[in-house]
Amino acid sequence: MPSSLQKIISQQAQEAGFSAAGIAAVPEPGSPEDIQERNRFTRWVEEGNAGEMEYLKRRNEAGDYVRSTLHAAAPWARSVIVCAAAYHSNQPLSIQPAPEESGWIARYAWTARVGKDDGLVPSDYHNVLRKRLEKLDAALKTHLGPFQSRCYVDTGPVVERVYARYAGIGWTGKNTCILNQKLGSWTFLGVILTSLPVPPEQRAAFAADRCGSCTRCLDACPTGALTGPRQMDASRCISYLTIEKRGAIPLELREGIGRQVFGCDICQDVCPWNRKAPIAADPELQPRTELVNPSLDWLAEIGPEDFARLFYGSPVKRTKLQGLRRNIAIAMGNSRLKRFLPKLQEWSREDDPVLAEAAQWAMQKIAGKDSLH
Ligand code: B12
Ligand code: SF4
Ligand code: SF4
Repeated sequence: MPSSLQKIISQQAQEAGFSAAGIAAVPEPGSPEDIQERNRFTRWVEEGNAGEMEYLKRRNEAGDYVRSTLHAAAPWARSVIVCAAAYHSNQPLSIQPAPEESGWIARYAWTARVGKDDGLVPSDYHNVLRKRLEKLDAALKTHLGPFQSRCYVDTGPVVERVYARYAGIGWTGKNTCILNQKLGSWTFLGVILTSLPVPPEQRAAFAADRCGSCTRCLDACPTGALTGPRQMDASRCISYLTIEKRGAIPLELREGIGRQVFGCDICQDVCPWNRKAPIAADPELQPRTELVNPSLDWLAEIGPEDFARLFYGSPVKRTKLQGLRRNIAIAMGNSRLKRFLPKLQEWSREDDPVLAEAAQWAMQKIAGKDSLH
């Protein structure tokens, strides 16, 4: 084992295209850390915070939640390499003044890679990071010799932010995001589970918690999803409601969704640690400016062919066209603008009951006393 495992990983990760990286040991089964993380995840799911995200509730034969501990899903893993890729861009924030007829697509979903003719081609961080992790994995095997490994971005049986904290990438902000002192929280995470042991003297130091007495994210969340510092009821989070939730969005949460049509950036936009976050020069994570403050009229006219062209290879495809339309209808209702009534009328007659009901709700909102021109 070389003298500085962290250093080798950090150098190789940089060469593979990451902004920060580290390795964390998997806590021994039954150790205080293992029990704490198991309990934290189990409680979180059992209190109903995962909403309808069934993949988070998967159990193994012993009845443990697969994601609650790596001993449940990957007992061979001794360590987790965590890599972060920065994606901040020189574009407005969702909390800044914007045209009244505009919607908001979360910053993470704007990304594109620079194509052959300098044009931008939609990119999805899952694919971008996975390829880099595979490159890093191969480079580390050249340097360190063979070891067992698995690369994951989101889909692995692992709570990535737990290991990001253990690997010293950042601290857990009160908005539950991993905050790095230099990069802020505009980072994607990817992990490599490995069979490499990490001797105690080579373990990363925890990043100091720099939230202090700040509560901006908790105060700004429009749907009350941040139920306390570092505690989220995901079933109330706009990101969940607009991306993961199928069917009708609960009535009491619709107004809080405001103009967000895909994801939400509010609790990160208000964070002081994001003010100085560097702009990422990453050629695979450049912003598509047509998706910044997009007009709801434009989004509403997107048909199946345009949807495929605009969002093939982009995270936005996850919500599917009908899901996006449901979200647009709600944002139109929240705008109170009468100009959206013709489109909403059209949608209210659609066969899709979820879209038709969302459009009827929006029309009622606009017909309310405080509706605008
Ligand atoms: C499910 C999921 C969601 C759900 C639930 C989010 C949540 N907070 O749980 C929804 C759809 C709402 C969501 C939203 C978003 N997500 Co998401 N999501 C995931 C996913 C797939 C699993 C998360 C999970 O297991 N949640 C369960 C809870 C228990 O885990 P957690 O909140 O991640 O874990 C922390 C808390 O438990 C906390 N904690 C709780 N109590 C306490 C107490 C103390 C004392 C301490 C210290 C810590 C602590 O410690 C954990 C580690 O930090 C991960 C990828 C992965 N495999 O991990 C991405 C991931 C977390 N998401 C990510 C992103 C980018 C987003 C959005 C910004 C997207 C957007 N703009 O709309 C928002 C951010 C919302 C927010 N404030 O978190 C990134 C986060 C990157 C970062 N720098 O933090 C991840 C890591 C994906 C990735 N590969 O990059 N997401
Ligand atoms: S992403 Fe939006 S809805 Fe979710 S916790 Fe943050 S501010 Fe609240
Ligand atoms: S807004 Fe404040 S409390 Fe929330 S994560 Fe940022 S520094 Fe921490």
